[in-house]
Amino acid sequence: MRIVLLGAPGSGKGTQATLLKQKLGLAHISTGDLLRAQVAAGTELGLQAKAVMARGELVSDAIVLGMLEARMGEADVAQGFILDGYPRNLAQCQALDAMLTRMALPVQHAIQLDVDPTAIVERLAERARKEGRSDDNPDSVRYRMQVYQEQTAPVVEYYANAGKLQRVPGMGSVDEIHQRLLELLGQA
Ligand code: B4P
Repeated sequence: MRIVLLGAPGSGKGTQATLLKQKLGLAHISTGDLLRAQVAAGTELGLQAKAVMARGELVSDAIVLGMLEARMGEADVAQGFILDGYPRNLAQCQALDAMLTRMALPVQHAIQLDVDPTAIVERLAERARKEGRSDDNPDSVRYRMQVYQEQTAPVVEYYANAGKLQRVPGMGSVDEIHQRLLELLGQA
């Protein structure tokens, strides 16, 4: 099964992708996690990405694509994958389509988690208290929501036009949303 999980920052993509990985044995590929690992390791790429991420901006398409291509070359990807946090703009959609066509592994499901903006602000404020992630401060959260509206919302339309979009209500408990996703994927 090959899934792209879409949704605003804090909509639960990372949370739900982790559960789907455990349940369905898919590779979970989060570009946010890949970038944070580079930052934590202090690599050249991480140093470039760190300030950009803290401001809530998108890291350059070339950097993220290079990182993603390396991850997609790993053996577990052939069993199926969940992409979490990629694509985030139309250029990334096109780059992903080209890569997956070359690999003969096209996206089968593009799933959008719909969450109220007020719930997003609350969730990210809660995570800021618990985890202290540098981009969960109020200014960056506001900016990330704006970037989402301007750059990532067209990605949803892209998958709708391709006949691959499915929407799932992302409000409720983590387990309720997980069950909705399993039903939609015929795995409940
Ligand atoms: P991401 O790591 O993708 O972060 P995110 O959009 O905030 O989503 P995340 O997965 O962390 O949160 P989730 O919704 O699971 O990106 C971070 C940054 O990396 C970007 O701003 C950008 O700078 C860079 N980046 C990443 N990908 C990129 C790309 N492709 N191109 C360019 N730049 C890129 O959960 C949020 C919180 O809600 C959690 O604390 C969770 O516990 C909680 N939660 C989840 N479900 C809940 C529920 N049902 N009820 C209550 N709380 C819930």
